[in-house]
Amino acid sequence: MKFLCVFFLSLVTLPGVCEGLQISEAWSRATVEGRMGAVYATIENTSDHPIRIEGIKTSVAMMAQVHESYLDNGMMRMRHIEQFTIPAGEVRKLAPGGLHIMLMRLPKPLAEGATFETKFELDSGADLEFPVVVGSMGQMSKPE
Ligand SMILES: [Cu+2]
Repeated sequence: MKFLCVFFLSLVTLPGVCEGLQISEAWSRATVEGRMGAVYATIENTSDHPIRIEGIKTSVAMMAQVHESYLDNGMMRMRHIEQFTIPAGEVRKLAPGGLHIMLMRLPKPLAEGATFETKFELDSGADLEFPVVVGSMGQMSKPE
């Protein structure tokens, strides 16, 4: 059995809960041709069990993965987090310079002011869909 929870744009400010997962403040930055994009968001596990995000799909990129940025000898690098699990009752903040969802192989650049859908495939078998708002290229937090 496959469940689908869809959060609508109006729920971005009034976050919805799906299978114990609450997504809020989902945003992205405008990109230029040939570059990767990133999704930032606040993800809270309001349930009493860990929740793993097994897959990520978006309408704007052919591939999406959870990455973590880290400093290595003064160089900013990224690693792919293959098992992204949010422990019970914990919050993971995806933000510039830290955790993010990397959008790879974008058929066309992300335009400022646009909104696109992102879907998490959870280990429970449920899918959770939420809108992501695109800000400017230099955006450092969710666009107003
Ligand atoms: Cu990355």
